[in-house]
Amino acid sequence: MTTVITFGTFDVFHVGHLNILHRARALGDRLVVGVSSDALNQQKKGRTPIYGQRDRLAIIAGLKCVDEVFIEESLDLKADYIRRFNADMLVMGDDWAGRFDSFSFLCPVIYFPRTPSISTTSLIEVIRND
Ligand code: C2G
Repeated sequence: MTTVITFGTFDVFHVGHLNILHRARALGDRLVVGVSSDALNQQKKGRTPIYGQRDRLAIIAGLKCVDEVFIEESLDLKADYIRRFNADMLVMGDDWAGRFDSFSFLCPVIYFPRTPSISTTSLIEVIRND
């Protein structure tokens, strides 16, 4: 059994999010997803997400390609999460390229290219300007 772990905010869920989750799941037999908390977003992006963590978690948990979800409370707890869920691989989009290489002593760290031309930020802008 190969377990893959990935992390993200997944706010205003879109096809770029779905693509990386499918790609991550295809690398193993079990996909565990850490959904970053509202507080962590406030800390890393200076704003709270449009959807609260409970709803974001519920959306990710409802996907066929996802086996387990949890709330990611801190960027610094990656090693703990990898161990807790027995992850064999850590997957992230390449906007994070190199950022989590320090965990490669625990498991391989793989960065997939981001899906072009879509992001939560650009969607929020389009909605705001309509
Ligand atoms: N993503 C993607 N293509 C896009 C947009 C996002 O592949 N067009 C990927 C990102 O690279 C990331 C995942 O989707 O791997 C989730 O993206 P975000 O919701 O923006 O996550 P982020 O806020 O970067 O949180 O510990 C890491 C963080 O919690 C990641």
